[in-house]
Amino acid sequence: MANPDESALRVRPGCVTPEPPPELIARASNRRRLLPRQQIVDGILRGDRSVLAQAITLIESSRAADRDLAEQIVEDCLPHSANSIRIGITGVPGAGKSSLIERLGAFLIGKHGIGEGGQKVAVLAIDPSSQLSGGSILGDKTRMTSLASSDMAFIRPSPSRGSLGGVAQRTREAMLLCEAAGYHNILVETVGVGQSETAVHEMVDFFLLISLTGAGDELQGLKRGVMELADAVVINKADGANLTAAERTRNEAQNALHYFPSPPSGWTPRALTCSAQTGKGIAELWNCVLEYIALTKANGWFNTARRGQTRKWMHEIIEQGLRQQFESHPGIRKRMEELEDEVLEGRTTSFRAARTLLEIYSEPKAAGSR
Ligand SMILES: Nc1nc2c(ncn2[C@@H]2O[C@H](COP(=O)(O)OP(=O)(O)OP(=O)(O)O)[C@@H](O)[C@H]2O)c(=O)[nH]1
Ligand SMILES: [Mg+2]
Repeated sequence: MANPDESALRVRPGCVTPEPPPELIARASNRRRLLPRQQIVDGILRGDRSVLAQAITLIESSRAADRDLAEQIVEDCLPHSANSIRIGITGVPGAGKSSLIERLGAFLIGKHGIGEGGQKVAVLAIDPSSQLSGGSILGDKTRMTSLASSDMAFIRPSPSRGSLGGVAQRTREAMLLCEAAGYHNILVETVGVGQSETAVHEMVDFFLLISLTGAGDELQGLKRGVMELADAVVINKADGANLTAAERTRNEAQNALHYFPSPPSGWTPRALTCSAQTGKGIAELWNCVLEYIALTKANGWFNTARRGQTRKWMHEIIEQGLRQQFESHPGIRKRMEELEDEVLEGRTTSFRAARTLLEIYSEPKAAGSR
């Protein structure tokens, strides 16, 4: 276990968030700079975005000492992360997620002098493609220019390494730190492909599906499974020549939503239209979120769901940890390939091979040190 006071905070050049303070830059030539745990926590609590950004870098680090320090920081921040609204936003590539987040974010911050005014917004992304591309296509700052330049917003793309489970865990931890830093509106963007919608659904209070109109087969683009998770479906790009088609798709979506079983939240999912381009429908969308929060806080679902999520996270972290230990066990590494071949050649069954490996794993003496 690393001494937190000796643990270091990595300075990452070109970080998307503001420049680190001068004293950090001064030592950047060492690539690592000592910053005590308390100082990091204090920085986060006073809303210092550069300290927050660096603490998230620590969360994303794969070094054991960084992980230890990151966990301590998350623990220290936990009591300060109450009163937030966590919103998950998904949709096919190009649906307008980033544009809508820009609009909604600006609405909340009050940049256009309307809406809730003065609320801080954090945008986090879970990008299932980042493992392949090495970069993030989401949390795109070119679509979020006013947020990117606002003191009231904090934008963080997904970590570009790691499995979806690892990325999701880091995003959850980042979310807690953002909340402690006073970002009470958390928007988590993910692209509606693969399993990332489920991962995001499990970390938010309100789940929003962004969809588009199409030529006749509008609802085919909406994956049933994702739609079933949605608290609201927004038909975006309801502007210009697309207005009538958008309204028709909204009706179809609302009808489709009625066929799903009632969610345990007691909420009736809604279909809305909006335009991230003109801003029309953004205020209505936010009212819908607030209505949902009010209802679920009153009926107890809000807390029940959050507690359920934290319990699930715990189990996921255990599963990931066990898998990691299993795969790095020297005895397993040696036998895994042999047994895989034996299974492929039909010389043993999958069940028998798996049991052999589990036995090797649970017998540390016979298998060597773990
Ligand atoms: N007309 C119109 N165009 C829009 C609207 N919202 C987004 N767009 C355009 O649609 C394109 C995709 O928008 P993005 O916000 O990048 O979409 P996204 O869902 O974040 O895309 P990925 O991050 O790649 O999955 C851009 O060219 C936007 O300008 C809208 O409300 N109306
Ligand atoms: Mg995007």
